[in-house]
Amino acid sequence: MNTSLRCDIFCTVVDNFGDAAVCWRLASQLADDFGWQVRLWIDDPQPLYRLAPDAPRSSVDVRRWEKSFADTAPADIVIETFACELPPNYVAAMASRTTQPVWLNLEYLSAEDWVSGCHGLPSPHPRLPLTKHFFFPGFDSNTGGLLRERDYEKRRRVFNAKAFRQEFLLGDPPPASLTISLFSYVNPALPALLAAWARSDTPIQVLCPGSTEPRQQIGRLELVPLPFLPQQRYDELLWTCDLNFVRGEDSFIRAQWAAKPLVWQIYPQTENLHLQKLDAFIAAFGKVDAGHTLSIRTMAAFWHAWNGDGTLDWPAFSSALPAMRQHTQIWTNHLAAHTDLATNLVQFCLARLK
Ligand code: TRH
Repeated sequence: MNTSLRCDIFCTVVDNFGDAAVCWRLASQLADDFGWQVRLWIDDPQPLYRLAPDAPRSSVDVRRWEKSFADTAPADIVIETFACELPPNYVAAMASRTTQPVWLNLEYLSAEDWVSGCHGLPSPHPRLPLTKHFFFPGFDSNTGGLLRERDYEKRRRVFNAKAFRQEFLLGDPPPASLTISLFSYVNPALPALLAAWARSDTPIQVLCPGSTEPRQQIGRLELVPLPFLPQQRYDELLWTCDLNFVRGEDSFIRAQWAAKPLVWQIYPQTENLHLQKLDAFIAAFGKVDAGHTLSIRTMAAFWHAWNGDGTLDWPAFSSALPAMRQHTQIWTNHLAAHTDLATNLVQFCLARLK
């Protein structure tokens, strides 16, 4: 692999952690797994330092993206993320290079059908001799794929759940109990779910990363606040749990790699557009194996209710968990058979740099 390639990634933090999370994963992977020289230009580094406290000492050169962007020599590969707008002086400098840089716009994740038709499409600049390409993450081999580090399986194999439980004073899980991680947006369905958990036949321990609430026991439910974990340790939390509530984009992907049943709170959009995306994912997820159709229906109803569409039925969902466990493993194997996003992106760029 060509180790001298330079890459600039541009990230604007719109809200929460997702923008910084995706950019950081991609930047680290390009630097660590492919040996690229990566600069990550980010307008607000605060969320990044919570996700990756070691970022300043890493192989990625993290730069603050100031409003007045100082002139700099553009890289060979330029990645704007989520349609953030590049500084005009940087674009002008890209156009004045003797060889056009490869310019990508990394888009949001969606399982909708149109994605595979748009992945890789060129968009010529209206005035300058530059072409931007759309790069879409996705769940099948006609898209850019999903971010997954080369050492993911290795880390997972050596992970010691018992030690993790000891470190966070979680005790040993009683037989037939459930350990659940909870990462969500403000959710009006939460009180009803907590009440259902409190009434459960078996003990339920709910781990809440980033929560400032006290540890408490309500009936059969134990709520345990955890610190907001660095990204790599968040994977460990997902591996420890029997069921993971995730949200947005990146935690949603990580929960799929963890191969454990999950509940997704999708990032809300106007006019309930997000429900279409939710259904597109559920359809793709269900299609991978026809053996669990009934459980997928139960799961779909629960996911809809968690996203404000319907009433949560925890007893039905928990009865479907054993089938969900099998099905999620099949889904994860299916995803892992595809090339990961960073590898696809590197191949896409190398083919255009020739
Ligand atoms: O934070 P999110 O809601 O991010 C977003 C943003 O809203 C963004 O604007 C939107 O575009 C996108 O969703 C779709 O959720 P997400 O994407 O799951 O990112 C959270 C990241 O935080 C993910 O990398 C996991 C990580 N994380 C930790 O590292 N430690 C933790 O303790 C927790 C709870 C999460």
